[in-house]
Amino acid sequence: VSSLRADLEAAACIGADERGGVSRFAWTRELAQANAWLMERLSELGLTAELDPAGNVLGRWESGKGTAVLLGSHLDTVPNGGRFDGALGVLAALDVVRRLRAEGVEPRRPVWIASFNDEEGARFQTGMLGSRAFCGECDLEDWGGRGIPEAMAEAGLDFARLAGARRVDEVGAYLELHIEQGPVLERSGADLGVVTAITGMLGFRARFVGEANHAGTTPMEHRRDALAGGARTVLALRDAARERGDMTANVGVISAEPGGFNVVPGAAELTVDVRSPSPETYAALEPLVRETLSAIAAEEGLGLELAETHRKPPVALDPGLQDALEAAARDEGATTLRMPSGAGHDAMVLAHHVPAGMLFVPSRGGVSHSPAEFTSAEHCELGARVLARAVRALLG
Ligand code: HGY
Ligand code: MN
Ligand code: MN
Repeated sequence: VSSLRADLEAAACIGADERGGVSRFAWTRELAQANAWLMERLSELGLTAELDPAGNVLGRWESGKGTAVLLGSHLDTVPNGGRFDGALGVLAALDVVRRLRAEGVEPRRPVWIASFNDEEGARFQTGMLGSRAFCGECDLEDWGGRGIPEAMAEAGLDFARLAGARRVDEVGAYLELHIEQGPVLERSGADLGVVTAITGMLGFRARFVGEANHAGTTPMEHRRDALAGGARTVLALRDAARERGDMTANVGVISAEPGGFNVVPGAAELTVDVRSPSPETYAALEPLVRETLSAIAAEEGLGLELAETHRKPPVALDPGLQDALEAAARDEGATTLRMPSGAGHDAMVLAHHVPAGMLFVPSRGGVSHSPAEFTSAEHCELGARVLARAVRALLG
């Protein structure tokens, strides 16, 4: 059993849930346990391990001079997530350092490992809080009002000190290995994906307000059913996305109040996640969501509150790093496919500050954000070896 395989199995046990998946959310005991486990592995490898003010785990191999080559991903998950999303990139980074150590390499510049906090944003529908803080993108006003300061305090962190997590200025290049999370790579037959660009993501929380009333006595034409607004939203956004073709739309959380089988829903809350890799379509997403939901609210006689939860524009990854990853794969005897990413990643934050590159391994059946997520050990190890080659090239 290789170290990477063993690490993947060990990490999957932390936060393993009753439904066969992994649930590790930002500022919880489960993620703290995973972070502590990671910090031990980093220390074993002789790296300086620390938890930064944003809850990122940072491992630093301070060697040589100049800016660091940073390898990273995340250990937090979606609810009932898989064992590879995020974890693979962090554990592959460990594997790369382990290889360099075994080879007796003395890097000419620092090599850092980051496990970014709250990439998924599962608790507060934020996403990439850790990498954004690392890059100095702390929109404190935006993050302050939704329970994040309280959650941080419970984990022994101080919201007011988030800005202290900024270290991107000491970084010269960022590389992230990740599972594809879609079907494209597996279907193509190529071993690895070299990511060209990452899709833009936009999120909202919507609340329709109608009138709670008796389910049996209120005539159908007199109801102001808030959940009907929610249901119409699901289908209207799905149809708009299908029609437009270069976007996706998802309502992943929905609830009705007060929640009784014989009560007309007086309020309904839902999340909206819309994405597009095309800058033009991305720019059209906000008006599309606002107009669609306003029209539904007007037609159903409902009030509407719409709050933006996250905004991450599409981004192209560094052409030089794409070439470097492709060359590393070739030298390792692996075939590659250049492809965009339909999932969001910490790399999309880093890419606005430093050259960033991403390498994908195939996801069996294209399944992710599910306990069924699977990538073979052979593919994981191949990805780590190619990542190691790319790092060696960056170290000169
Ligand atoms: O939602 C996403 O695309 C990512 O997995 N954070
Ligand atoms: Mn994910
Ligand atoms: Mn991920």
